[in-house]
Amino acid sequence: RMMKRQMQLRSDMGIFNEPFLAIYESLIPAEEEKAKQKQLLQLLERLVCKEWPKARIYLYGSCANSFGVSKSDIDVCLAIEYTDTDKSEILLRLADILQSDNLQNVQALTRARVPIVKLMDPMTGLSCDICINNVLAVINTKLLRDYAQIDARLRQLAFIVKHWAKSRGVNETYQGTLSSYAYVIMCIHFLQQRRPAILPCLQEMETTYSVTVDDVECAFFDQVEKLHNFGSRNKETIAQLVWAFFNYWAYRHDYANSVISVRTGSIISKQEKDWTRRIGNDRHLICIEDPFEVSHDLGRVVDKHSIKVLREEFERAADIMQYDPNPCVKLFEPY
Ligand code: 3AT
Ligand code: MG
Repeated sequence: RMMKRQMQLRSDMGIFNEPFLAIYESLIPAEEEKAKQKQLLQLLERLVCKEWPKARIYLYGSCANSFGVSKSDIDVCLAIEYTDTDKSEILLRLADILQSDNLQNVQALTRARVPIVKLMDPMTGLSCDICINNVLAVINTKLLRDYAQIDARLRQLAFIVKHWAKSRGVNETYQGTLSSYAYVIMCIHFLQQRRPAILPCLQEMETTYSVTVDDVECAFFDQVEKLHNFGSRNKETIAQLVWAFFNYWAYRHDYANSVISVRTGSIISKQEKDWTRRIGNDRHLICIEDPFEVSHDLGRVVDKHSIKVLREEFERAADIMQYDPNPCVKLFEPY
């Protein structure tokens, strides 16, 4: 199945560059929305500190990693030390506090894989998920944000890929397709692999930022302002990159043997990671190594049905990019 087709970039690709950029720009959240996020965050900070003076609130996920399209939910992490209570009690107490301050649809999901409190703020209209002490998510948020500052094409590509995934129904982890986080990691890896490379591998460079969280050492180069020209030798445009991204995942990726790894800036083998067979619910049908939790395969949610759906969608997208007279519309048609 791999290499079934080797596509040559279509000759009229250039004319689609402006339309793809226009789609990207239409997805960028307005300043007004950023202000609303800030307003909600300040409200949460106030309520939380009244109850737990030493607790801190961090934004993570797409509202902080620069890959947030407009109208995204906001992800908040409550950093708090506790000993004599358990996490569920804290979440339930938090839900109580929020409820009594007129926040709406407040729900404590204490038994979810990542336990959270959900809420809707009627003042701003924003929905928000609050988790507790998910420090690794705060750090991977920083890594993504730092990568986004190196080359503008990452943010453009990731917005288009996320928009495609949402339109086509393949951004639903509970249905066995991939998270937004996984798609951004796929984009970073893809741009690390271009020749000349568009992105470096920050975790293989000199350490300028380092924290240890739950025994995981997170170390990377974060002086990204020094890397502004990194990708400038590569002249590929966004239309070409969208084309090549889908072509890669449709026809070039070796699903049987390869793991993509942003941490090393390369492709590594399933053998090396011992990801060759199903263990428990981890099937390793599409392998995407988490940059910090290296035993985590971000593709582990994918099962034998959803891998088919996903690969068919990659092929559809690649074929549209190659042959369709109007790829900027067709790509995002609802399924
Ligand atoms: P949306 O715009 O909300 O779709 P997002 O970037 O906020 O995109 P998610 O809501 O899927 O992405 O996840 C929120 C953050 O949680 C992103 C990342 O910092 C963290 N995260 C999500 N999935 C994982 C995972 N499997 N492993 C580690 N961190 C994760
Ligand atoms: Mg989110």
